[in-house]
Amino acid sequence: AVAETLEGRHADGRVLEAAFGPGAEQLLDQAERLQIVACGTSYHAGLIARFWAETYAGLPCDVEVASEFRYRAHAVTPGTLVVVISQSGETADVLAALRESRRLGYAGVLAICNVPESSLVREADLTLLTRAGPEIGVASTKAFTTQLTALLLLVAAFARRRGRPQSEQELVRAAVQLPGALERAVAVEAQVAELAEQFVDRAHALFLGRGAHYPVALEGSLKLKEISYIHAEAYPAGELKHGPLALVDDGMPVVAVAPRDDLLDKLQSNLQEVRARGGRLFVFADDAAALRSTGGYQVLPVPAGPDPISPVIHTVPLQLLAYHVAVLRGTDVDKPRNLAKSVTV
Ligand code: F1P
Repeated sequence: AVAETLEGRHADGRVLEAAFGPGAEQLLDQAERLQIVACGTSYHAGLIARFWAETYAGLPCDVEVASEFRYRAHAVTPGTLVVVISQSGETADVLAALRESRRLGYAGVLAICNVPESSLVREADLTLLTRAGPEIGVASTKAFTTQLTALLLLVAAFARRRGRPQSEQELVRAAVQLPGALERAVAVEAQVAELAEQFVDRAHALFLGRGAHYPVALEGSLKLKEISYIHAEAYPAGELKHGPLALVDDGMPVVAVAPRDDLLDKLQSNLQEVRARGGRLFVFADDAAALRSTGGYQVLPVPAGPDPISPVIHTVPLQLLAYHVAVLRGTDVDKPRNLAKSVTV
């Protein structure tokens, strides 16, 4: 979809409706609220999409792990479209959530999936294929960035439908910049590889982020857990002082995902809390200059581009960090222990 947008064929985002298949117009028009369900990495994509849906389309949005969806009561509101995100389209909890949503009478199911012949694609009403190609490793990486791209364009389509053409244009313009911005993000790899050496002998790590970058922190910590087996947690930066600060000492590396706006207020004081306790602090920031002026921590500049795509771009260095830590620790990055490509039980 981004490629077609780049070619100028569908600058208004109409490519999405073409991609969804029959019945799309009606279901998208009727949607008054989104209920996103997914597991693992795909769930983190959903958390970012919630920010986009509410910010740019004014569309109320809930996000839930698929493994919990069927274990609670639902107050189903009319016009709630279920958006199911899954790389494989075979995750058992995801399929169970889809079927439960039908039983409960939700308005319809839109699938964001990478595998055209999957059970999820067969069972959904509408599908947006991410076309990322096969994931070679078990842990999702490119699936995540393509899911986010699909979700960004989906929100652009909703923004137009909900009378927000400027937001739609902002999202489409940002999406068009994604390929170049991702290439620039990958170029930080050498610096990240150097940084990885400071994690290799650690037992724990902490990731912090705010707003749409909190799910990015969650994804960074999940990747580190999945492929390097280091225990990692992610917290919204403001939650640090409500408990996890007790864990911070000179043995605890702390990664802060800190785009420019976040630096201006609260995050800055949270970072100082970490520093004061001797925690090793690494800040992935898109405005390194602002941080350098205060000093005391290692800054990795991330050229993040316009606001809507900043979470997508900030994900890449964290994926690279997990990768390089795993390589240094000698784990099998493609086939991590205890993890299946699709969890079908
Ligand atoms: C969900 C997921 C992945 C994770 C691993 C296990 O898969 O939790 O995020 O990396 O592969 O499954 P999916 O539903 O997106 O295929």
